[in-house]
Amino acid sequence: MCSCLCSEPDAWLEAAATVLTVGLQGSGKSVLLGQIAAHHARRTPLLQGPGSAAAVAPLPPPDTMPTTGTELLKLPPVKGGLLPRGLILREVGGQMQPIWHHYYEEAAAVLFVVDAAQPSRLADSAMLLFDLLQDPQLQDKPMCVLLNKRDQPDALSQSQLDMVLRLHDLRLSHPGQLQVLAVSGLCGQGLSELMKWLAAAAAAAAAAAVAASRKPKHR
Ligand SMILES: Nc1nc2c(ncn2[C@@H]2O[C@H](COP(=O)(O)OP(=O)(O)O)[C@@H](O)[C@H]2O)c(=O)[nH]1
Ligand SMILES: [Mg+2]
Repeated sequence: MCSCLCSEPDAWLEAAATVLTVGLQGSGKSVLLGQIAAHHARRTPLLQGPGSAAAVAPLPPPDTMPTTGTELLKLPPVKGGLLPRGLILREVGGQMQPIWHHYYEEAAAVLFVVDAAQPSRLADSAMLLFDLLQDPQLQDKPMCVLLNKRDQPDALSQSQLDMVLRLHDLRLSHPGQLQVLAVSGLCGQGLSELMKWLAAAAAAAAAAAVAASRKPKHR
């Protein structure tokens, strides 16, 4: 059964915000997006069969292949869901970093995924995050840093990650723009908070679109 509320199957796409998902290759972007899609679907009353336990346990993570280009994940609006206008998630592979900027303008918000269990690549992540925050096309757009793979025993602690990625300073220099969540795409840790952040970012994008449409146009 189709869970979309629109009569035209893809009519919702026009009003849906796009969230750009970037981070180094192997940081866990595809697995996280798979979990978001599963979480979104499970909140769909239309998709829940009788006796289904509105699911709290994470679904098994999807098998992923390295994302070599860009992938779109479309989450249509669902009745009673957190995303009344639906959401589009765009993943751009870590190896495509030189062209990430092509997707900044369309993005309403950004997810930046960090592998918390790979200390040797944290300096690279720190530089990429700094660059994202400096980019004029992303100015004031909500950004969420996902400290992923926290299930791994050798994952760094939140305070260690804070120090290496300079998260405290970045939050001070970008007040209200930067959120940080400790997550695990594998175990589902932090997923509820992530869904709430996505819902807030999508709502802010919708409000901004309404405000822009009401602005008088200059000739
Ligand atoms: N332990 C652990 N492994 C993960 C997690 N998320 C992803 N992985 C693994 O990391 C590898 C890369 O994941 P993938 O989502 O393809 O990374 P991407 O290149 O950023 O899209 C895969 O082998 C995943 O199973 C996690 O939260 N915990
Ligand atoms: Mg991928």
